[in-house]
Amino acid sequence: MTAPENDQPLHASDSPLVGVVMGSDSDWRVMSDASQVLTDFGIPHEVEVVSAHRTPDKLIRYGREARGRGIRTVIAGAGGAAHLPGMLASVTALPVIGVPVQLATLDGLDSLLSIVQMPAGIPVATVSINGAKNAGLLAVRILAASDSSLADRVEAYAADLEAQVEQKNARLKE
Ligand code: RP5
Repeated sequence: MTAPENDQPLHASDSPLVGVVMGSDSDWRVMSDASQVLTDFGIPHEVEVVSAHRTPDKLIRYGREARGRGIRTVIAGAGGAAHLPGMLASVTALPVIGVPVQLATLDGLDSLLSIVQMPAGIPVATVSINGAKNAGLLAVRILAASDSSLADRVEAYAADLEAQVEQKNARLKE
């Protein structure tokens, strides 16, 4: 499903408002869903591979600099020992949305538990395993809290979903 048409850019410039980061390029098969949602809603965003374990200095730098660069929300996806979202949340005041990426072993439960069990004080908004689409939508909603025209489009998106369910329902009865 595509987002409702937007006739004007959310931001005057094209500087990114959302950072979509992932532990490996192999996560893109999942994380591209978040990027697609942001594109559909016309949200300028950036995509970057940032590994908690392979590029730890980059992780700290990314987290510390994101807010100053105008990023308003970070979506972070990782699999296995998925420390990226939590570590980012520990070095930025921005909201961090964590996406547990399912790997070939353990059905993604390892990724989920690594991301969701944060210590009190450092929150990560964890979506479902491979739930990158909802991560994108949650980022849109976070931005919409201070942007009423974007909030209108979120409502239109939800109304469209509702209409689709009813269309399918009607088809069942034909
Ligand atoms: C994690 O290790 C990444 O987020 C990825 O999900 C997983 C495997 O990475 P690759 O070995 O495919 O690069 O850090």
